[in-house]
Amino acid sequence: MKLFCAPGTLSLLPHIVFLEAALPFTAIRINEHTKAIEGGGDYRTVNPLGYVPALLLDDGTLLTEGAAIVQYIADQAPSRRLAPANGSIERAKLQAWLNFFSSEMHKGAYGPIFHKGISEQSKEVFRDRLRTRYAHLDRHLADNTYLLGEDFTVADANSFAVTIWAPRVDFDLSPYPNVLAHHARIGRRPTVQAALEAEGPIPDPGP
Ligand SMILES: N[C@@H](CCC(=O)N[C@@H](CS)C(=O)NCC(=O)O)C(=O)O
Repeated sequence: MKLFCAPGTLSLLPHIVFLEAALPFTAIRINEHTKAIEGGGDYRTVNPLGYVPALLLDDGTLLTEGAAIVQYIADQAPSRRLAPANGSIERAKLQAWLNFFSSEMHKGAYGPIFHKGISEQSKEVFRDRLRTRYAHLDRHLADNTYLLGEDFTVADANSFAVTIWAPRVDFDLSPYPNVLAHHARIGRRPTVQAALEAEGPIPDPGP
C-alpha cells in the first residue's frame, strides 16, 4: 500500500495509524503546492483532487478522505484495537468524532484560517468556531482519558493531527487544559514521534 503524504498536513493521521497498526506501507511525499511527487510525476494523475492523504491499495484502488483511510487501516489489523467493531454503537461514536475533526475542525475552521486569501477579520470568525469546538472537546476529555474512554483509537490520532496546527494559526489552546493534556499524552506515543519524523519538516510556505 502507498500512502501519499505532505509534511504539516492531515497525512500525519494515517501515518500514525499505519505505525499503530504495524502494517507495511510505503510513504510517498508530494509537494502540497506544486503537486509534484517526490521522485517524479504529478500527484493529480493519482488523485485528481490533488489533496492528501490518499491511499493506493495494491489492487489499484485509490482511497481518499482521512476518516475513511484510517478506518480501513484499523480494520486490517483488528488485534491492535484501533477502532471498535463495525456496526457497534462504539464504532458510530468513533465515526462521529472523525467527522467532527474533518468537518467542524479541519474544513470548518482550520482550513479557512490557513487560507492566504482570507482577511484577518474573517479568520477571527473561524477562531471563534474553534473556541466552541475545543470547549466541547475539553468537556468530553475532562472525564475520558481517550476519546472513546479508556482505549486509544484512531479518533485520538485525528485529534492530535489537527490540534498540532493550533500554533500555526495563532490559536491559543491554554483555555482547554484537558485538550492540552490529551494532546501531550498522544504526542508521547512512539508511533506519533516516528510519524512526525518520517513526514519531515514543514516546507516554507506551509499549507
Ligand atoms: N477531505 C479531505 C481533506 C484533505 C485536505 O484538505 N488536505 C489538505 C492538507 S491538510 C491538502 O492536501 N490541501 C491541498 C489542496 O487541497 O490542494 C480529508 O479529510 O482527507
